[in-house]
Amino acid sequence: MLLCSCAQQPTLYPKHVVFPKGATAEQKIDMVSRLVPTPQQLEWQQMELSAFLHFGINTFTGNEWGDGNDDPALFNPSELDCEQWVRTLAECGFKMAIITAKHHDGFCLWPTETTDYSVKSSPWREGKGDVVKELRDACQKYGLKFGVYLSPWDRNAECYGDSPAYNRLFIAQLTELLTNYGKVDEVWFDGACAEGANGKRQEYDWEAILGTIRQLQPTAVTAIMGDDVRWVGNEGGIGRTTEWSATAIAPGCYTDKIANNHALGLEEMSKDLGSRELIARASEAYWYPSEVDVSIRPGWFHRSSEDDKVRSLSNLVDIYFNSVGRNSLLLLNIPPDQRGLIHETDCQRLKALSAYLAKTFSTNLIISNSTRCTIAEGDTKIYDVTPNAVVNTILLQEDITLGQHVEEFVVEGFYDGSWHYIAEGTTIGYKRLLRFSACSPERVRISICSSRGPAHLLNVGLYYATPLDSSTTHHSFSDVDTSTWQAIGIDATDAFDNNPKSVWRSEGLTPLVVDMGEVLDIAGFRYTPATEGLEGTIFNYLFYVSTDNKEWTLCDTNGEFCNIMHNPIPYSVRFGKRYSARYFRIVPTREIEERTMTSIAEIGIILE
Ligand code: FUL
Repeated sequence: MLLCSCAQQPTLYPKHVVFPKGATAEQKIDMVSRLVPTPQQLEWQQMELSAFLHFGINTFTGNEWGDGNDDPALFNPSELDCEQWVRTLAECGFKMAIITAKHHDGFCLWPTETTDYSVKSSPWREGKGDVVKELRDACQKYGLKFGVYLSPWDRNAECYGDSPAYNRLFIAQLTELLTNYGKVDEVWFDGACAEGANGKRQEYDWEAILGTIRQLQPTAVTAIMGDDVRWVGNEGGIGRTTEWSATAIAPGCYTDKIANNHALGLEEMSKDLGSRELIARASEAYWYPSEVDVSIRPGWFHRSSEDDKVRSLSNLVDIYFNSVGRNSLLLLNIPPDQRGLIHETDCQRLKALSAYLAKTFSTNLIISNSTRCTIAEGDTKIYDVTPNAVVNTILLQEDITLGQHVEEFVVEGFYDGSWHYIAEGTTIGYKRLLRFSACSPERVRISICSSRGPAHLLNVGLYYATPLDSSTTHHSFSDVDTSTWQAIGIDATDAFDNNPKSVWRSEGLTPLVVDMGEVLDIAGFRYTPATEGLEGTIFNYLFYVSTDNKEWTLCDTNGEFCNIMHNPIPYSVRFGKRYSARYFRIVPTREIEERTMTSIAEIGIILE
């Protein structure tokens, strides 16, 4: 792309571009470099921090995924106060709140006309309450944007799986949410789904669903199964170091494009979504920026048993650098508790995060009235630094209204009379943050080593981020000492050695029988999956106990580590009663991707 003062403005492609037949790799890259966000996508990206509020029937059952059969009478928050949520979020720099208006269990937080499975049938506010409205009003009061999560998967709706009927129901629910609550800024559709109770798989009518949004809330962005915002591919808070917003992957709701994604070997979890090599093979590209969704707690819903497992400040700061600092928006989940309040610990942690970020990024230590500049590929730009300032963090931003261009850059500092390497990176996009060893350069030099046309930098900043103690939350894998446990018939000590890094793996769906050496009254068990190499992670299981290794009792569980494929954390299963056991047997019945393999990083027992 040629640019000079007399040149015509290059054609920009908002959101989508189709390559002409026979386009060369170079032509395709040129066109991709001119893909830009829509005004809504730009505004969305600039928020940087958005809050998820997982709240619903699961808050009262302790489940991650309810099965749609929980009694609505369970939903009864004692002190629900959406203003407390939103005030906390606003004070801590969040720009939007997204509520789980309906999670997979089908329980609706608003008095919908479409089903009785809602707040209407609960004792809360004598069945006259409306959480969606209370949140909406609070957002209005504190100036936050407002979004709704409406789970396409519904484990309560009888017609789920009967595709046309459920599509009608879903669109009716969406219509209520998009008509009765003023402006809605984001609609979030999760991708999780399964067969309905009738054994049929639901075929969603995405065209009609997205059409409803476009018609009723034309400025709302649509996320995940929508076509404005892309799921980063994990729920651990980790963006890619190379993160292209201009990408070859087509949104999953474009059902006619799924075959293209497959042909290109692309899914949301793919490492490469926008390299030159990939674009050369693609026939079109999208502005489809990444959103990192992660919970401040191990699970998505509040559980008092996890009040001591709220992420540490250091962990939250790492998540910020690995999401906002990697060209993504951070959607942090802060689940209200059974009172209907954001728990004190979560509030305190959010305040600490916001204070840390405010302190770190308050003063740019580069001396310049404006750091905005255009740098050609192979060129550099030098900035003076505040004398004697100690720095360890660089911030770079591209002007994405002109597209995303930078492919490789290097940062150097001038001190002790010469240039020294400081840091390097690949993509920049909306924002890139890099941390490096502290130094005091007199000047800093940015080199654009590789770029798709000139790099239009909007902002360059140097800062000092106080290092934090990075000790991570300690998970206890078992309530009893496992060092004397024996696996029966196989060598599986890796499964209970208290070290989640050593993983017991087996070909096949292999049952594991463990002799604990003494009879215990057990209240549940805890399964810790491998966090690297998810192959073999158990999704469905049966859990048995025995006192003599002859007579076995099947324990009462729901037999499912729901959402473990996206959130591979330790899962605690409580039976709701006690079983006497010297032996236990876990029988995997389905692996997360239906492979015939088993892996267990840790298995332990819960006594309380
Ligand atoms: C997942 C869901 O299954 C979780 O329960 C949660 O809502 C998360 C944000 O998306 O896929």
